[in-house]
Amino acid sequence: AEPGRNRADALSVAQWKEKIERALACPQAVGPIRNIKDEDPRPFDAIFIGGGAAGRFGSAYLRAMGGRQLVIDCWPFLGGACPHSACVPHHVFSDCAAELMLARSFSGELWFPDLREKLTSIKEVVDLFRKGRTGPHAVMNYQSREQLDIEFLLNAPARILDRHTVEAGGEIFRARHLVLTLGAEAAPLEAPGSELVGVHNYATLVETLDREPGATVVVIGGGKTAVEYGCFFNATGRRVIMLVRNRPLDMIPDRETRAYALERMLQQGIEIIEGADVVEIVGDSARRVARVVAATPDGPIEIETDFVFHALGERPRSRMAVEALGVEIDAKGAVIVDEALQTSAPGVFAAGDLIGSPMEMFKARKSGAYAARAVMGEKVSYRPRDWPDFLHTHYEVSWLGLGEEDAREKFKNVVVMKLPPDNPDGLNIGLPASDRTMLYAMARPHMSGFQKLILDGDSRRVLGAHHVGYGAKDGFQYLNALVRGGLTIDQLAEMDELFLNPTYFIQLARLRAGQPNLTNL
Ligand code: FAD
Ligand code: KPC
Repeated sequence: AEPGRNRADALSVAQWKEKIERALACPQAVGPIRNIKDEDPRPFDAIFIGGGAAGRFGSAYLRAMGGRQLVIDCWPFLGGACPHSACVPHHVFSDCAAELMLARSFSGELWFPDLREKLTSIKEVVDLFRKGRTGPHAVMNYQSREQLDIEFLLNAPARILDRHTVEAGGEIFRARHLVLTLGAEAAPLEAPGSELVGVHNYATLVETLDREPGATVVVIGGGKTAVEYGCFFNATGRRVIMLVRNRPLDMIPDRETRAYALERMLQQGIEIIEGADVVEIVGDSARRVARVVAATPDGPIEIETDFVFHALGERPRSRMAVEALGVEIDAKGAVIVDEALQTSAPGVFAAGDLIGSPMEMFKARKSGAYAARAVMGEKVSYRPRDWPDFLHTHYEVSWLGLGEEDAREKFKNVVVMKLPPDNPDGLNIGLPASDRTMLYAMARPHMSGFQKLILDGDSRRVLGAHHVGYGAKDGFQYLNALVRGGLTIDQLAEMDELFLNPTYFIQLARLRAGQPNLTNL
C-alpha cells in the first residue's frame, strides 16, 4: 500500500486547497503547517531548506530511498516558485498569447470575433491565474503528504543556525545534513523610479497588479521572461516597446531559427530597441508610473506608459547561507557546489536555482534528487550538460544540440534539412503544419512555423534540432536523449511518425536516408 494513503488524518485535494487559500490570505491565522512524525525515533538524514522543485524532489527521492527528511518552506505549499509565480503563470500567459495571435490573425473571419483595435484584459488573466493556482498547489501538498509520505513544515520561514540546525515555526530541528534549496528571485531594476506603482517583475505582476494596464507597455530585458511576457502583452492588443541592452532571444543557438522567431514578433507589432538603457522611470503625483526615459544608440527617448515590466535575470537567494555558514558563492551570488552538490561547508549540500544557471525545472528537480542520493551515501556526479531548451514567443520555440553556425565550425560536412525549404517564395509556404498551425498553413503560410535538423554528413549523426511552432518541446526531451546517444539519420528514418506531427524530422530523414552521401533538403 502507498504510505500515508489510508491515514486517518489525510486531507483531500479540495481540503488542501482550502487550507492553502486561508494561509495565503492570512499566514499568521493558519500558522505553521506541520507534518512531522514526532514518534519516529530516527534523526533526519537531511533538512531541505526551501520546498520548491529542488527541495520537494530531493525530499521525495530521499524518502523513496528509505531515509528520513524534513522540508521547510515559508509558503503554505510545496512546489515553490514554479506554480506560484514562474512556470505556471508564464505558461498561462503564453497560452493566451498563442490563442490571441490566432484570433487576431483571423479577426472577423470564420468564427473569430473582430479584435481589431480592441484591447483584451491583462488583469483578468492575472486574476484568473491567482484564483486557479491553488489547485496545483493543493495537488503538490496532497501528493507530497498523502502519497509520498514527505515530512514538512510549511508556512514557516527557516533560519539556519549551524551546519546541522535550523529554526522554523518556533521549533529547532537537527539533521545529519542540510540541503539548501532556497531558489532565486528577480534581479532588481537599478534605475530611479523602479519602486513606482505600475513597475512589475514576474512575481509582483501576479501578486500586486491592481488595475488594468493602459495601451502602452514598456518591457525591459531581452531574455526568456522578457520575451514571453512581452509577447503576451502585445497579444492583448497593446503597444509593446522592449528595451534590450544586448540582443533579444540571444539564447537561441541557430541564427535562422532565431530570425524566424524574431521576425514573427516584429510582425505582431512588438517594437524592439537594442542597446537601450533605462535612465529613469518618472512617476505622477500618485507615485504611479507616467513615463520611461531611456538612452538608446539613436539618442534619448521618452515613452509615456503606466505599466513597466522588467526581467533582468535571477539572483540566487544565498545571503542567509553565506551569513550563517560562510558557504562560498560565485560572482553572481550562486552557491558553489561540486559534482556531488556539496557546498564549501562540510556536510551541507545545495541544489536548484540557488546553485546558478541553468535555472530550469529539470535542473532543480534533478539536482535535488542527486543531493538526496549524496546525503544517503551514494557517490554521485551531476553537472547539467547538453540539455534541450525552449522558450515562448507567441509560439513555442524548442532547440537541442548545435545551431548551424556552430555545427559548421566544428564539422566539415554539415547537412541541413528544413521546412520551409530554401525556395523562391521564402517563408511564405504552407509547411510545416501541424496541430495549432493548420489555419496559418492554409491562410497565413508564413506563420505556420519553422524547423531545422542539422546532421554530420560523415557520421550521419544528428547534431542539432530547432523548432518554432507548437507541441514540439515534449518530443525534444526524448529526442535529446537519443541525440546524446548518437542518433543517426538512419535510425530516425526507422521511427514511426504520428502524422501530422509537430516535428517533421522523421519524414525528412526518411526522404534522404537512402543517400550514401547525404545532401541538404
Ligand atoms: P524555488 O522554486 O524558488 O524554491 C525555493 C523555495 O524556498 C521557495 O518555495 C521559497 O518560498 C522558499 N524559501 C525562500 N526563503 C525561505 C526561508 N527563509 N525559509 C523557508 N523557505 C524559504 N523553468 C522551466 O523548466 N520551465 C518553465 O517554463 C519556466 N518558466 C519560468 C518562468 C519564470 C517567469 C521564471 C522566473 C522561471 C521559470 N522557470 C522555468 C525556472 C523555474 O521556475 C526554476 O528553475 C525553479 O522554480 C527553481 O526551483 P527551486 O526549487 O530551485 O527554487
Ligand atoms: C504544474 C505542476 O506540476 C506544479 S508546479 C511543480 C512543482 S514541483 O513538482 O515540485 O517541481
